[in-house]
Amino acid sequence: MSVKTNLEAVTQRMYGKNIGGLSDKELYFAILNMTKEMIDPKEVIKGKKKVYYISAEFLIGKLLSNNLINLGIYDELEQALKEEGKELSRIEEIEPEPSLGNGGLGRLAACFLDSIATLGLSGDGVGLNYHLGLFKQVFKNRQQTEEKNDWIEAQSWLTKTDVSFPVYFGDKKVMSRLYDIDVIGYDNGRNKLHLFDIETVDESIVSDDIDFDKTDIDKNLTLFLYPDDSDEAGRQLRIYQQYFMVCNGAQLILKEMKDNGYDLHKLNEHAVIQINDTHPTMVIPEIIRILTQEEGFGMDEAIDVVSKTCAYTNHTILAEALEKWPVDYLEKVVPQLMPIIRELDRRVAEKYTDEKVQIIDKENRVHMAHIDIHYGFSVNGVAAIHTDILKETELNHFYRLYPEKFNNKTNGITFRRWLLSCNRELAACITRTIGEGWKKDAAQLERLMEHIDDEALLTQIRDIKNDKKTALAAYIGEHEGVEINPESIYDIQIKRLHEYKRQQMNALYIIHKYLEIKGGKKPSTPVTFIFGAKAAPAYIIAQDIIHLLLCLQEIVNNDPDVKDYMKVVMVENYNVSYAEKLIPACDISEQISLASKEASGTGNMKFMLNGAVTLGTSDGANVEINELVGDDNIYVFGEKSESVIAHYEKADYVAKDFYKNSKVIREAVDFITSKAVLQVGDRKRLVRLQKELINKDWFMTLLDLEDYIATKDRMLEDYKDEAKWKRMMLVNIAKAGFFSSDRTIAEYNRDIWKLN
Ligand code: 26Q
Repeated sequence: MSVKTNLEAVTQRMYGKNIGGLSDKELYFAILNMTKEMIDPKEVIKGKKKVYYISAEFLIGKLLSNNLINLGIYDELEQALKEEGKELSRIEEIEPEPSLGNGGLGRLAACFLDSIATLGLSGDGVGLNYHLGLFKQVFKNRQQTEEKNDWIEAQSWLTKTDVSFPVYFGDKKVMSRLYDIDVIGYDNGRNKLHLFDIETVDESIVSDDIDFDKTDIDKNLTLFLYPDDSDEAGRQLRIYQQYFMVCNGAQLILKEMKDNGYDLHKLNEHAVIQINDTHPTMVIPEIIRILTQEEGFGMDEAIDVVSKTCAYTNHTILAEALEKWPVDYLEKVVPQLMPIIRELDRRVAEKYTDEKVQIIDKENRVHMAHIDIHYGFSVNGVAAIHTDILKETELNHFYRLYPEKFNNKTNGITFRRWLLSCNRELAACITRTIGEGWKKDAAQLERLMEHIDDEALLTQIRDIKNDKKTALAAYIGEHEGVEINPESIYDIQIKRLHEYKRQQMNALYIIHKYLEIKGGKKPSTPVTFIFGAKAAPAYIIAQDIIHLLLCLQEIVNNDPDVKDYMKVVMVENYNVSYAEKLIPACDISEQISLASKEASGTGNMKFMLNGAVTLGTSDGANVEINELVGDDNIYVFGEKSESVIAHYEKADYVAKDFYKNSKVIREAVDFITSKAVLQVGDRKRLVRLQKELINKDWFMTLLDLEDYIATKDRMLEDYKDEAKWKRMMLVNIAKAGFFSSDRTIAEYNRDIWKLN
């Protein structure tokens, strides 16, 4: 049956109308239902062993386009709709974006699910169904405000199942409800994303300014995804959420094992649990608890089999992001787990005297990562430099105990979403040049290098970029009310707002450029600086940085001396869908974290794949990008990680010295509280931010600022050399194959999961 016939049958059934007579919204629901019906349960991937990827976040993005592509029906459907005067891309806009993640870690989990299914591996995601997810960002008075993000509609990709488990918080019992989302592999089988929910959740307890009773667990448990650096009450609720997730996950896993007739003593032969950062760590004591208390295991056997089943991925070396929960909290929320955690701690203390590797520290806090490392069989970092730093510094004490557990798995991204879906024109151009093979074997992109002197191809790629820039300008005009010049250079920094990612350094560059233009030094090619970032509500300095960017947007874009040469746009409510529009249109990819602080980054990979050139520090996966493209096709600046780490060790970085000794730095920093900015901004925020930069600057912005300015200026100059720039674009695309999450997942499977 053709896709069109199939869709007509669905629209008739749902609305009693043909395609042509329906609104985009009605068509969206019809296509959603048709697609769900096309997903054949018989195609669920089966194997002797299965991976459970357990994660507090799955930032899956909209699913329609991706599912149509992976089912192989996108083109046919697009054509069928066109015949009826309908446009698939407009219908795609209707879908609300699931709000189930903060940033990189959640997006990585989503890419991994796509690759696991595409490689035909048996593996499901396990997480939570947050009804309001991460807040929606709304700018008011040039400040971020947070609103609730009500993303779940009556008809959606979620399918309610009849699975429900009891979960106890001490004596308090709640019942869960499992919702599933199908994960469709590209031209391959199906897996599931299992999202647990609580039956009694009640969205109506949330006020418009997202306040709610934090103690009413029955109603609030699965309402929100907590942004990092949240407040105290939120933190306790986070433990409730984490335990709810792992308790359900553990019951699901053990039930599947039993349903398959497997002996739980051989759990590790049939299941592997990948723990995505420490948020799901309690799955370890929870399974030990169930095995010992309900399955008749002795403590030794339970610990042994769980330790052979669980593997841990670390995504950060920021000390403040490593979870350490006070024993009191855990006693209160999950008293039944504390005896197990104490036993795990006792065994560690018996074997090792080193303070640094204990599970419960002297201040009575439980170090979640330490549970994972002692009682898991694998510890991996997410980029080569990150894993090296873990081994040599942050987790060195553990590395010396268990060198065999440590391994690197450099992150990757799914090319289905980040090229085939978001940049169909570039994907088609690549296919015309090197054939279809790269879609399943990304390493084949390298064959583009054979065409490095093909002027026609280089021009085609440049033209596609220009079209994407024009489309983005239209979108930004409509959604942000800012007019940008499609012929300007697009310089883009999109990621969570965090001081270590150094959006403030980019802001200082913008100030510097602005002052230069005001002083009469006009750039020959105009530049548009684009930002997208949400800040955790309780993270004050991050909020201040957003405020500065929005003030600069106001000042720069309205200054008649300047606005033809540069523009600044901070897009509102940056999310996956926005990224899909921004990334194909980018010229300069900003990856400017303080070296050693960004574990990997994955936006850097998405930009490269879409032909942007990286401006970055030697941090995270930038290091590997540099190795692949060579020094001529990337712009690297700033202090290297070893010397940054040395600065921290010696505590010898003094921001004020940089401020005092450099006129350029001083002028840029002073401008933050200049009349011009104070006129449009909030004095308290601006003064606080300026003081922070001069007196503290924990992430060493001023240390790298001059090199950053010089390198970015050189890059803007080089952009004018069109032949050179076009070659850089092609090299970046050609070398991006390594960053396919298919490669990453194949490595996880080869070294850790061993599924087949
Ligand atoms: C911790 C405690 C309490 C509340 C929240 C949190 C919390 C929440 C989210 C801590 C960390 C996160 C998210 C971390 C994250 O996204 N890390 C990113 O992971 C990416 C995938 O590996 C990397 O590419 C990025 O470098 C890393 O920053």
